[in-house]
Amino acid sequence: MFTLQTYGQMTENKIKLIFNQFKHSEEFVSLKELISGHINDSYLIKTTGDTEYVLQRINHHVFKDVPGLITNKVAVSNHLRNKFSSFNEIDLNRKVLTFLPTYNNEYYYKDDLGNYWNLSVFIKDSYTHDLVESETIAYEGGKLFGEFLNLTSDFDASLLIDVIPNFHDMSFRYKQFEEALNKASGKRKELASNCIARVEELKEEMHILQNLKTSGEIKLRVTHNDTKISNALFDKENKGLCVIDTDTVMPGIIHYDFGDAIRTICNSAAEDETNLDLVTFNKTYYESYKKGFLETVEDALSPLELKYLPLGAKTMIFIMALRFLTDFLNNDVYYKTKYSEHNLDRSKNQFKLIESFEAQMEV
Ligand code: GN1
Ligand code: MG
Repeated sequence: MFTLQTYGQMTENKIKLIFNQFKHSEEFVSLKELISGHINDSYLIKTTGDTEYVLQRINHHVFKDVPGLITNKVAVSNHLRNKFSSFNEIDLNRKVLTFLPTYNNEYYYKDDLGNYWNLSVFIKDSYTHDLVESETIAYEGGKLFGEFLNLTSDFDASLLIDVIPNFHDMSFRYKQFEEALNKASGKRKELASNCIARVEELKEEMHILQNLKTSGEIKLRVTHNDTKISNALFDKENKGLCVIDTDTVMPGIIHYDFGDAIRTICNSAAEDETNLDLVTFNKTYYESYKKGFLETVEDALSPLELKYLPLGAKTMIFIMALRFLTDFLNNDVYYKTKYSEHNLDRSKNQFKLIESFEAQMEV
């Protein structure tokens, strides 16, 4: 849990000074913390002008090469911008994130405490959904994330740094889990015993996709790697607009993006809902999402990629269950938490979702 330099200690004045390191022509008026992320700190900045901005402090404990991460993000935005070059400027700026440079002509600012910041334009009249409550959102989300994969399919992946090496690599996550288990307190192990048992039971199945990736049977693409539905922007008619949070764009397999979106779209409750009766897998939304997704990428998918989409969903729900559990066993050093069993509750929630998935889906 990174309590260091969070908004509580960051005065508004300080944030205003940071905001003014970037090239914009607005006067700072106020800020609001956007609290949905687990890693970075984000603030919505209101100005005297018409434009609002998102100022983000990138967590450099998690992201070891922040300048590299920013270069990735800007390069991906530029690539998308070229794809939408036939759009008028207003529409273009609603489809793609716009990052601003500093007066040093860098897309990040490093403050005197060693924190890294970046600034992007807040897309006006855009909305996010933490929970999906209609098939339209699921379908539009599928189209949006599918389109992202489609449009980045010709992006030169050698230009991207691996922001977090082995990010969705199952053996790596198992290794981290086993190390955490070895060091964990008896109390935490006891509290997490059911989850720990499930991790062992699912081990073989949860390595299938990784093995297909390693053998080259499933190819690497440029993937977003954090396709939770709250990372999709919609307009007021619920049409998908723009994919945000491109911090983790890296080479990966399609199942990462398909699955992580399903993990959030098809959960009838929030990721940290503690009443597990409320956590069920919504198969209808699965179908709607898949429809939208395949409409935008299907031509490019191999039979093997298609065959393993359901397992991709199960695997991504599982990997988050595993990562939350590992962080709980490690005494909560990675994700932001609000109370002592928050990570364990998140993990239990994801395991409940897997149970409901298993009851309804064939993999
Ligand atoms: C983290 O911070 P946020 O919400 O963008 C995590 C994702 C998880 C997600 C779970 C760099 O993303 O992998 O899916 O929490 N990002 C990182 O909600 O670890
Ligand atoms: Mg993210």
